Amino acid sequence: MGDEDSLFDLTTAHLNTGMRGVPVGTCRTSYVTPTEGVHYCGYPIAELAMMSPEDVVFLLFNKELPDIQQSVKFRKELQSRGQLPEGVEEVLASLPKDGHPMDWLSIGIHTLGMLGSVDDWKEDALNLIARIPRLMGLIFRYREGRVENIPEDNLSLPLVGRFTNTVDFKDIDKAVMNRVLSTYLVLHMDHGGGNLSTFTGKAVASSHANIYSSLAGAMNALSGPLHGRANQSCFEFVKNIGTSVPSEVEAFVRAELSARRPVFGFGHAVLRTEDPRAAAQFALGEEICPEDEYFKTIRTLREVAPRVLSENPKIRNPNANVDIASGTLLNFVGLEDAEYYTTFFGWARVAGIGAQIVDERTIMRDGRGIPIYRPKYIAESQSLRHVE
Ligand code: HAX
Repeated sequence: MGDEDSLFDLTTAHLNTGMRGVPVGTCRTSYVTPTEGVHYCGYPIAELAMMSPEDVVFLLFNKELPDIQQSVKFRKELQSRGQLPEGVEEVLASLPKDGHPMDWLSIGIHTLGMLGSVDDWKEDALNLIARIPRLMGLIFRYREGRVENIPEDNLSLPLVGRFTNTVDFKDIDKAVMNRVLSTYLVLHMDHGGGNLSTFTGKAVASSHANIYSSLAGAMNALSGPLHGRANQSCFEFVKNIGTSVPSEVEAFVRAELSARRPVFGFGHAVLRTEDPRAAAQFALGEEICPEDEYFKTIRTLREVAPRVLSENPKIRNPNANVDIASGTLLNFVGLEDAEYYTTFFGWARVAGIGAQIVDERTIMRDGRGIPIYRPKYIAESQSLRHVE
């Protein structure tokens, strides 16, 4: 490259780096800045954090927030799309109960596609968004063997309410669970175009596989421990600390670093301040569970870890990221099994990745869509000679 339109000077040093930072396209739904983190359609996430998932889905698909009438209409539209096709429960009933919930989610999305795709990018994306709360609830019920007396899907409820209604945990405060899940979904819906799951979803869609196959692929990418599964690991990390006494938390953090293990919940590839998504979840936690033992631990961790991590100049952002608090809040509202946490991440991302796929397939290049992805791999001998 190197001409005046160049966005990036590509050299052989960029080979085999996972394409880190190499520009490949444009994104209409979101971007991330070092100071304010992710923005959806121009709005910093801190301004959206307490909005309803339905309104934020509308934003991602329409690039503007709905007014009251649009909001009511869109909720009704989602309700009308929410009914699951026949046959989904039979597939879930056949899955291995010790399979990871992310594998269940991926298969569940494929199943919704096989049984209900209408072969239209936007229709299918919105149908999936409307159906996934029930699918998520059924995944919990079938994986846990709680298949008797599953409540009917109440389509008049908000998206998160349909999940809560389906899992139907006893002795929990459904209103608080709905509040935590609403915030969780909004905070996790989108994160620019270059993260692995989004890239994967768009790459699969570029072959004109339908949106269900594309998003199932995205979920497979998200399931890895270096990507979405970090939020499961983060809560396991918090549980292992076992104290909120500052000196003991500091000793724990130092021991993890000495053992060359990551201090989960801290650091970010782009942000250089605390992630506003962490701040939003801390504010919610202070309201709903200030005395929860794990919440007390992360409150101390948030004070202690940045100071310790700052001692290592290599760590570019020693501050809290989105994963620090989400597991603690989910656990507090009764979602105690951390294995499920990445499925909530996946549920949320279906909206953002879905909207990005619709843009890439139906808007970009004057509606012709992005061509099939075809990056170039250089034969190793050729590459080695080039490096010499
Ligand atoms: N604990 C220990 N080491 C850390 C660290 C942390 N929290 N954050 C960064 N580092 C290390 C990196 O591993 C890297 O070490 P090497 O040079 O030996 O490879 C060095 O500091 C420089 O890293 P960086 O440039 O500051 O950050 P990266 O873009 O490479 O990595 C990560 C960003 C989020 C992956 C990283 O900060 C990390 O591993 N954090 C802990 C795990 C975690 O919380 N993951 C959830 C991420 C949530 C998210 O991003 N959501 O969008």
